[in-house]
Amino acid sequence: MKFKATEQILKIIGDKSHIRNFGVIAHVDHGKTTMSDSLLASSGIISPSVAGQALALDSMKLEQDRQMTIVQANVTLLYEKNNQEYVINMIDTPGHIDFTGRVTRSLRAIDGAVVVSDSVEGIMTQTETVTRQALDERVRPVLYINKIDRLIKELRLTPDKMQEWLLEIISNFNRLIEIYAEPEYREEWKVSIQNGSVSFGSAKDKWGFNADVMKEKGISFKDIFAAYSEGGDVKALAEKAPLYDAVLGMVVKHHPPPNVAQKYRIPKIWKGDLDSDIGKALLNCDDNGPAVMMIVNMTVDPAAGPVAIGRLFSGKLKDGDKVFIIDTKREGRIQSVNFFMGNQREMVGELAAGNIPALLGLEHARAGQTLSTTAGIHTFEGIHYVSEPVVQMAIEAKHPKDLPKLVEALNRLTIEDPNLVVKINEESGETIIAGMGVLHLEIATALIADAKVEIVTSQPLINYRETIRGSAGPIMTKSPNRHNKIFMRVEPLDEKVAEMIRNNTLNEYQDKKEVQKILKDVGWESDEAKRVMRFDTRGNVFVDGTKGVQFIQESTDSILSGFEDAMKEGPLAREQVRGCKFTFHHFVPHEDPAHRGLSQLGPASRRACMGAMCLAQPVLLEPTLGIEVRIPQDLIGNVAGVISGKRGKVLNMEQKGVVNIVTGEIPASETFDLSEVMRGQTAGKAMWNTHFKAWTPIPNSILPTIIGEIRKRKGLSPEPPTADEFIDKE
Ligand SMILES: Nc1nc2c(ncn2[C@@H]2O[C@H](COP(=O)(O)OP(=O)(O)OP(=O)(O)O)[C@@H](O)[C@H]2O)c(=O)[nH]1
Ligand SMILES: [Mg+2]
Repeated sequence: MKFKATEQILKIIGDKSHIRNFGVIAHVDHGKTTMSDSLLASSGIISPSVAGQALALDSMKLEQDRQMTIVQANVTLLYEKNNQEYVINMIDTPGHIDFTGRVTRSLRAIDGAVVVSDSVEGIMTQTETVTRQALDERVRPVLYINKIDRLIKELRLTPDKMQEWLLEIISNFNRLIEIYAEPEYREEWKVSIQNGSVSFGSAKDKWGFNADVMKEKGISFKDIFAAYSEGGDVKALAEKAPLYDAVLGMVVKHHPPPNVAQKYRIPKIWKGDLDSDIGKALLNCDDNGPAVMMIVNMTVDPAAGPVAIGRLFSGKLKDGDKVFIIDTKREGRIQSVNFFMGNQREMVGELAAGNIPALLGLEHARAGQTLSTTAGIHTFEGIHYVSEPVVQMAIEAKHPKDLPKLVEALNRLTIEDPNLVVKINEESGETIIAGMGVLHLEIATALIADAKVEIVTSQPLINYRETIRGSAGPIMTKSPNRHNKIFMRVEPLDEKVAEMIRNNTLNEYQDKKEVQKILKDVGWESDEAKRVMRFDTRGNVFVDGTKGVQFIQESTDSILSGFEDAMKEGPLAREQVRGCKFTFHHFVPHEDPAHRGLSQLGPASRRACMGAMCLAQPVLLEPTLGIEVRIPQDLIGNVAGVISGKRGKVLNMEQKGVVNIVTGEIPASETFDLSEVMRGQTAGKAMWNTHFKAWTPIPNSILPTIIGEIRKRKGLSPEPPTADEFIDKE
């Protein structure tokens, strides 16, 4: 650890070319935290307030118990190279797919990524997902191949074989860059041994090297083999070639300082006017511009309250500043500006552009929001998550007197984790939490228990979606007063468009011309593309198909409100609807506005959507997970048996050295006891992980049973309604 007074650190970051912001990203368990811990131990800045205490990154008790990272950790390091000092902000991210939202948000704050890959396993699904996301954000990756000790000790590779093995990993990694990088970065950002953008090492044993270290210190692969053979000395190797030097050397050499990165990152993540004063300040990372920051992480400090952590892209922030939360049009006052020293927050009074401040005092700020000292500026692009909440559970306080404590704990959880959804059913008073997977909910309930609230939870339940397989309509419904008629058609929405709506590529606030262009590119008629009335974020569209009828304009809000209601709770089982395109076909309104208000048109429009869906072969979709199992050769058959026994499919089997990898897919509803079954069938030798893959129709053979069960749980009659219950005759 290195000691520096706060003023000295602030002096270094006064020159932006001496700042780097990077993140550590990888597949689960590949060694991110072990590597980051080693960097913290050797290059962390001792924070004046904790000098002398032991530090480690998986600091939550839950993280230590489970040996996995759950929340991202911010750390600031000091690194000296060629007599220059650099202040390096590092974010260690979780690898498990249930926490991937935290990776997505962290990427917004950084300009470079160290992608860690276990040398035995190589490039895995999650390596691909996080690398793709980094490239989407124009975050430049370098590669650190970890656990080289395993190649020698477990796989017993010869030096020649090892080289071949590592080159294969590097070329697989470059293939990801070839596929996912935008054309202008595709070649430049590929990694290579020669230019030192690939390092090798063992985080556990704390050594590492790359081409630059080899040249400087005369180290070669021979030394590595020697260190691990009889009489070898791994400790001496770690002293000669410490891991931090290899990794931070790559960061300083290949990752851009913030002022360089923002020139090309801002046009991608901020769609305001780049020629405006704000636009120029952002592009130039200008300390003298208005302060503009994007919050990527909120934590709640038991003593200090909410802490907003994010990237300051322009201007300066200081204690006492008044700031606008642009997204919600609220104001707040910064109580104190903090900076990470090592992994501790330290008050610094003021910070300038290009850094990652932690702000106290902003009660109403939330992750994903844009903050500025100037009101009304354009916000940053929304964060596109790769996964959806597919599992939910009901939770209640065991003792009614604890209810306020439960509400407080849930409130805190959702501030810290925007991917956790809390819904309170107004009719039954039941509280539901929904998350990315079973583990996500397990962690959430453990955190509530930590807050000393005893809770009772239901079994985890799957979230379903409703959609249609055919087209229907126009059908007609009347308003409750029978004076207005709405005619509606429905047809399946192209999956591509549904996905673009869901990930915000298509949205309400976009320029109409842009919307038309995107829709025309996927084959929509230009007349229709012009007449979109609403993109529903669940993945549905509402199009105005009426011709020359009166009062459409002033009835729009009421009609759309009915559409929204139907999309929230579809006809089959009152689950969310996705993948439907509704066309408002014709409208016969009452002359008198008093007879065509929200209370008349809302229900009519909702019933029209429901009725049309009932006639269009409605079906329930269930979330399907991709599964990847690593297993010794002789147990492949058992794993295949487990997958197919759970309504799943085996898609591929592949051998990577001594491990075999079976990939397949499996409905999420069948995965709750997967750990036990898999352990039972493989004597605990299977290592596996799952990720959200797609929404798939439930097979007809079990559809009525599942619909019946969901409806019963919601207090409805088991039989879904028929179209007649919604549609009116002339
Ligand atoms: N043999 C060997 N094991 C290592 C090495 N680095 C890490 N490990 C082990 O790999 C396991 C996972 O390490 P972590 O650092 O927690 O991995 P992670 O990528 O942070 O994991 P998540 O945050 O949960 O995704 C631990 O048991 C480590 O001790 C290494 O260089 N060699
Ligand atoms: Mg970790």
